[in-house]
Amino acid sequence: MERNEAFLRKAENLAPTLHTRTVWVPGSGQPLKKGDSACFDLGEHLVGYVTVKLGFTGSHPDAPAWLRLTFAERPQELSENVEDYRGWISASWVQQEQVHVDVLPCALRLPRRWAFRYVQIEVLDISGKYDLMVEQVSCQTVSSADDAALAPFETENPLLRQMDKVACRTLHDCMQLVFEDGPKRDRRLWMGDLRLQALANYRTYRCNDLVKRCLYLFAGSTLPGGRVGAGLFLEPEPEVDDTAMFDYSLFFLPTLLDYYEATGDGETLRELWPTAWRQIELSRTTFDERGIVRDSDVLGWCFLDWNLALNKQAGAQGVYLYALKAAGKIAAILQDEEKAAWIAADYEAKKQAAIDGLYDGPLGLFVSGKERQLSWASQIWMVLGGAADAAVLRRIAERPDAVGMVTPYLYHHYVQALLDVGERDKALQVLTDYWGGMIKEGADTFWELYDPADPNASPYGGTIVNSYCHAWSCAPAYFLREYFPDR
Ligand code: RAM
Repeated sequence: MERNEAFLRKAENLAPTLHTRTVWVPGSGQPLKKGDSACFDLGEHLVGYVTVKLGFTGSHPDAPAWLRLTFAERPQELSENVEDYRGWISASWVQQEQVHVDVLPCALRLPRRWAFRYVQIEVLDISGKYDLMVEQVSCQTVSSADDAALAPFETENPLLRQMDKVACRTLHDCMQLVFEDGPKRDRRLWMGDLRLQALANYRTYRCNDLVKRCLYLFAGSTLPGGRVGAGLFLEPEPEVDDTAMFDYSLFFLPTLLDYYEATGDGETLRELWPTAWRQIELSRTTFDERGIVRDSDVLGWCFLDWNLALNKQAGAQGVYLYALKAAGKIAAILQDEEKAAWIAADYEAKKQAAIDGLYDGPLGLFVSGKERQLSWASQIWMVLGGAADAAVLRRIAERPDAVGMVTPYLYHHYVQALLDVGERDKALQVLTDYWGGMIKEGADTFWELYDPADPNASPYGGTIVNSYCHAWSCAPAYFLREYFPDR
């Protein structure tokens, strides 16, 4: 790993203040015996530290109360059983804690930060001589988003108002010491998530120094060769995750450009340009002699979406073009003429290579990989990269055999692609159908994954580890404010 101490110091100096608020609900008044449980609804999605006031009825407690507390973002999580989970990411993400309470009455403050709306308290065992009383459940919330700073969004349309509200809450709860992906899981900075969060942040909480901090963190702790990692841990020391993704490294470029466009902070743009440019240099080995991204076996991990069936070749080519467009704009702003000329030539070459090598004329669609796979992701990223127009988005919609989208992350890019080709009405319809679909399912915050055709989908092998407040899904707060302020 490589460290740039000056960049990390800058990031440290930009650490935000966390705003707090206390939310509480009274106890149920029900005495709890062995095997009993009580569930509390805090009324809204919260991120913070929980205190449970406990008392008893009956004799003086002569044995500890042994409790299990389960925290859930959606009520469904309470009926899922952690012992049944057999997936590939750790079950330690499941929000559960067991405690022994020796002294009653007490205020039990749990040390871990939780993301939840519902709390279930189960009595695993207790003496027969007394019953447990839950007197109050409270949460001291934390977020670096300042509610008082939230820019208003006015609309007469109740669904759009609700979508914006839920999106802002999603973003708010993910804004901690960095832009976290999700406060339940993974609770860390990821480049792909940061890019979308930053876009929504500029139009809502405007905590622009938090974006700057995240950019300096990524530039301050890189993988060998100066590659920007896909994700970054904050504690005990900022350190890049050893996971690299083709698309996430390249997203440093548009994220930096968006930051500059939102703030006019030329000093940061200039200082971080070498890090950004390095991502373009490092991606060169990915292309074959025709100028096409090599297939998945060589490409390595390129994210695009959590659909595990997706071939990434064509999508990655689109991502490269997209990042190169951002590089071109930065080079022009910084009057870096030599690089600007190289970028313009490479952009045309890689775009032509995409059309020659990945576009299937008779189908009128881009195909990906040895199997010539048809997918939504390929068309979307070719549009965003500037190699395709509205036609591919219309044609792919007529192909039920195409590999589909499963995350709000890819849907965000679909909406952007529709807007880029002037399909405003369709973009709004996708926003309201897809994010409105989560609202209909009772979402207080938007989810990491949502496949309307399969609400129980999880790439991790079980919904119990899915995150239901995931900032890459805060798209409505960005799109509604940026493109539909009049609706
Ligand atoms: C998920 C994370 C994050 C995403 C990565 C690729 O596990 O929660 O949102 O960026 O995958």
